[in-house]
Amino acid sequence: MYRLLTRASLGAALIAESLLAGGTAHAEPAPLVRVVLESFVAYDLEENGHDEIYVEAQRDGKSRRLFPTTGALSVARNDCVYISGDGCPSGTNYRGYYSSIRPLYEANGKLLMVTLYDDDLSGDDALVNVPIWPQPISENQYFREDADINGYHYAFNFRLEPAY
Ligand SMILES: [Ca+2]
Ligand SMILES: [Ca+2]
Repeated sequence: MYRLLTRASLGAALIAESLLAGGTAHAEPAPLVRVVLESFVAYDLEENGHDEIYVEAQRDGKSRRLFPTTGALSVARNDCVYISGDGCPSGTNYRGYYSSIRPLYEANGKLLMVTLYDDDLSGDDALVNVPIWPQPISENQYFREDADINGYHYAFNFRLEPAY
């Protein structure tokens, strides 16, 4: 359902270069990861008119907010909400200059669920669930989910950054 992309060869080359130059690059993988939301696109909505979106990460039954910092963001069909990373696909309605919370987690291999929700009065809908099992990393890992199911269609992009 999702693709995991790494830039292993580039990362290894950069680390080797930094060590030769006496830089501060870490040779060991990071014990922590930071969850960084990049963007999402509402190609087709769950409801008519607008969905009210928020994104959370959950581990061990504890939820932590990524976006927005409070409440939910109302989106229309074809809106692309951009926070960081690659830009929006052509043909989408760019909505930028948003920020997100970037929580830290132990890279201990335990399940971490990153979920895009639609806020509803009668129980929120989990539109896109991306389960990940973070391991220690030395370079960014990218997660690209395209969920075209149950009458709605969202693209959802985030990354893990190594943190020390
Ligand atoms: Ca709904
Ligand atoms: Ca709703």
